Amino acid sequence: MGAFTMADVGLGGRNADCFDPDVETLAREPLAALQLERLRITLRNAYDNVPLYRRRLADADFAPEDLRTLDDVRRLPFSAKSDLRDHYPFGLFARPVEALARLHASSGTTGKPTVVGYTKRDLATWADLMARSLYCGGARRGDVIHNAYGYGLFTGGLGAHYGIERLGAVAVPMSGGSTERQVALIVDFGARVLCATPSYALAIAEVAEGLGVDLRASGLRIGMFGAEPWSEAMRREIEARLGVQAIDNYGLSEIMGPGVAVECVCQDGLHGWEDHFLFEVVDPETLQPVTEGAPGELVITTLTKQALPMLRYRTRDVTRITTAPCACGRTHLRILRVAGRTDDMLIVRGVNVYPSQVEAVLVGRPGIAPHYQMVVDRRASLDHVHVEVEAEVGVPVDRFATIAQDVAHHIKSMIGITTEVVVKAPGEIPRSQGKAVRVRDLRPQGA
Ligand code: DLL
Repeated sequence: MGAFTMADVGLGGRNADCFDPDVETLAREPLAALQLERLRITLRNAYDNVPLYRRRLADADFAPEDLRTLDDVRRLPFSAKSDLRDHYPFGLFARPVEALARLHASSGTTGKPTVVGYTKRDLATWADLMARSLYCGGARRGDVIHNAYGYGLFTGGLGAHYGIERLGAVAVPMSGGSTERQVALIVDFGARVLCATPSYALAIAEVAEGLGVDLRASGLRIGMFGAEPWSEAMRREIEARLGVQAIDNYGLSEIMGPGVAVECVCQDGLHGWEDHFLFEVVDPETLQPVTEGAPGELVITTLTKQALPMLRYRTRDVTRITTAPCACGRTHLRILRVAGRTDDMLIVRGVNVYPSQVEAVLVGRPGIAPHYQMVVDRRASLDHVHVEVEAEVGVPVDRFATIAQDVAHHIKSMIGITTEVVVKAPGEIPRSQGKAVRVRDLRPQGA
């Protein structure tokens, strides 16, 4: 699975097979002109209606009419999740709450939730972009789409839902949980597309196998997976076990929700929808732009949002960008797989490491199942990482120690960090129903 031919991706350019071909294949020059025009409107909206932005722009000595070229975006102040928290609940909204059509919120691990709001037009844009994203990943009108993203305050469930309807496909609003039932309905309703977090997709595969149901023999062909970091190794594992082409799907509540960037069937980077968002990559230390292709923190400015315009929002997500043409014919830039968040990066004796790098070593290794958790604690002022993995069903307990050694050796040789690996019995690592918890941090707070 995952292979494609040129026949699948069309001839490119005007012949590209897109939901919105005129926009998705727009040449880069008119696309930039459209961005500049929309950035002007956004800046005006933020300046006129959000006191925090007006203050920050004044501090930066920048008035909306000073915007001449797209590069001027670099003179705008950054914004961050803490701004939303500090102005909880509605302080960054550019519209009064009674002018909105919906609120979403994310709980986060500490403190106040971040609240995001949408006007009717914002919701229509979101549905359009999500429909475009689903189409980009291979979904089509008439497909039954099983939506296992959580419904509720999380943007995943409803975000995907309205995109499915906008596409003209058939939504199965399943949400997360009741995994056995999910398996039965995927089969009975003939779902062609599954929307879920990658970790939950794996949990569905596992439960199906336990029930003796071969989902590879079902109608399922496409997985639209996102909302958390995952590795290429995990992609291959899920593709093999579900019999789907697994498409990466990136988004975040502060910017919109799912539908910000998505892979096409080439699976070679995620097209970021530049008619609605301006993407930059900056060095997280200096905050200066990096050269195209170099890794850094993704920064996004919204270009069309009414209720919650975000200027240079620091996502904390680490990635790279390329504007090189894609074989699919879409012209919108590609962000490469998001390896992780700067917040989740561990520094183990001077080596920076993301859980997804450890995942890449674990998945597919003989004797272990693709479920894991990393536990970080501090001893004698040094960080220690335990990697808890799970034995494959049928592996005798007396082999656990040898397997642990083998895994630790591979983590050391491939990532360069020393870890203590603990092999647990099958089923002992908690399964996710949404975003998986990959790191348990036992270090003293504030250390
Ligand atoms: O997770 C929105 C979403 C729902 C995206 C469904 C895709 C599918 P938040 O809960 O605000 O929103 O979390 C956003 O999740 O900043 C990334 O750190 C991470 N993330 C989202 N998609 C991906 C991905 C939704 N494809 C945060 N790869 C983001 C890696 C991802 N990380």
